[in-house]
Amino acid sequence: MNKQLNPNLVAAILIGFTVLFLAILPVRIQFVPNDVAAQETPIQSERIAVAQAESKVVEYTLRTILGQTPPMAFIGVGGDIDGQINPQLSANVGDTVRITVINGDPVLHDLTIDEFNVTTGDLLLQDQSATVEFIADYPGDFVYYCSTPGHREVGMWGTLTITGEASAETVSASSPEVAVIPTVAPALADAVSIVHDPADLPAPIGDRGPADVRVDLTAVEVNGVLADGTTYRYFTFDGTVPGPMIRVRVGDTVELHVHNETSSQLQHSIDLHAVNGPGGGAVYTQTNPGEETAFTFKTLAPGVYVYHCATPSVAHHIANGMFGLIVVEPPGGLPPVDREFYVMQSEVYSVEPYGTQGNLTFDHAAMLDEQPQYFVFNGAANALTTDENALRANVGETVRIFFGVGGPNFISSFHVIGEIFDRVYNYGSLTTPPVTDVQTTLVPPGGATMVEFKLDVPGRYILVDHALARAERGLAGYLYAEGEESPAIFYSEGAASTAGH
Ligand SMILES: [Cu+2]
Repeated sequence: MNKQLNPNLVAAILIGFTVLFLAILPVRIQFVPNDVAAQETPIQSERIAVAQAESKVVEYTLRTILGQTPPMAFIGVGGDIDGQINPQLSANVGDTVRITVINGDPVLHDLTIDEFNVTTGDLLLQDQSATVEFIADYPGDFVYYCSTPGHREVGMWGTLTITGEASAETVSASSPEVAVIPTVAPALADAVSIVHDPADLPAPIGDRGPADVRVDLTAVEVNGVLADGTTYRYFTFDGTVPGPMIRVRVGDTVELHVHNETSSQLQHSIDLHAVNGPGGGAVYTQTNPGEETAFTFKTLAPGVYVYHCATPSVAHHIANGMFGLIVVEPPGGLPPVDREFYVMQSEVYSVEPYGTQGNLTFDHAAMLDEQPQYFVFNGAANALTTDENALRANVGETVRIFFGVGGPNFISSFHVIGEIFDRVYNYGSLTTPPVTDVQTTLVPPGGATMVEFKLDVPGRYILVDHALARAERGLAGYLYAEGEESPAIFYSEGAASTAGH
């Protein structure tokens, strides 16, 4: 059934439209003088205007901040986010997002958002700033973070939420799969040896009373030689891996200073396992590039202890070489021996496979997965097998090795091929009687031992982790013993071969 339109209602509607049209006419002519455009309906025009109003520039300013909770973060500057740690940022689809990052400290940072393929690039100097700008062309929650290894993991990240609908174009155009061909940078010509000579350690303390001792260590980031034709960016104490051996007596008062080279890109610090106090000193020694910190501690217990950098990512700083030993001798000192050596084991996590020539890059994901490419004594592949750095002693001498594991992740099954440890000071304890006549001893990351043995027969002995696959990833050292043969102990009529070991 058809309804009859009320003539009065039709007239009212027509009048209403006419009034409306007349009311908006001057405005439309003013903005759109083109006749064709002027014929657009008011409804279409309104939709376009709304769309333009929604698409705007959204600006945020963030500053990096250290030493709060979390220990590394971004803090909002100005606007609604002022003072907020890792503030929630938001925008609408179609907006232009502009984020300015100010470096609040002289430490390497950046701001990266993977999905939009944006990064500020390296910010190294205090107050240095950079801005990223991109179109928020599809919705979702996206993480902004600092890509310096470990910084995101300790809290340097937040969320950018983009709301709205993605256009069909954006959806189909997003995330193209591009095959990335890895390239290796050439080995660096300025790379130096970072290998700590295993015979370079302080003299025994001997029989002295407690004293005040000052120790200065300098954090140095350096391009080092990892293997022949292969270089790597190391973090070190005093330029070597391990750092210097510190040797004191129980009851000593140690004033420890940490310097950080001006050329460093990162903070560094120290945690000594010989310390009784929070962080082993790390709470007082987070040291910016170009600065110095210090604290004082009293040695309460004898032992062989590890020290290491404790700046996030701690595991990264350890993997890159920041560890060493501090030996706290008991009253009266250690029993005398003929030779002492200082050896530490660690892992290197490179993007490139073991044996790659060139300048290798640290792989944070591989470190988290505990998949190193290299295992090393004293910092470099096969470092202690070279004539320059091999251990040397004479037949008939007693040898002591202070052996520690920096790690950061792997336990060592420390063994000297061809020798039996006469004494193992298990866990580095110097107050427990040593275990005697031991083939292989376990040393955990952040742990140490002291082993002693007498050389009875001349020849080449090989230091290994008896998880022997690691020998094929650079983990071996030689101990040469010179002197008279002892046929009563070791004898053959056949010719000696170096094959097998
Ligand atoms: Cu460090």
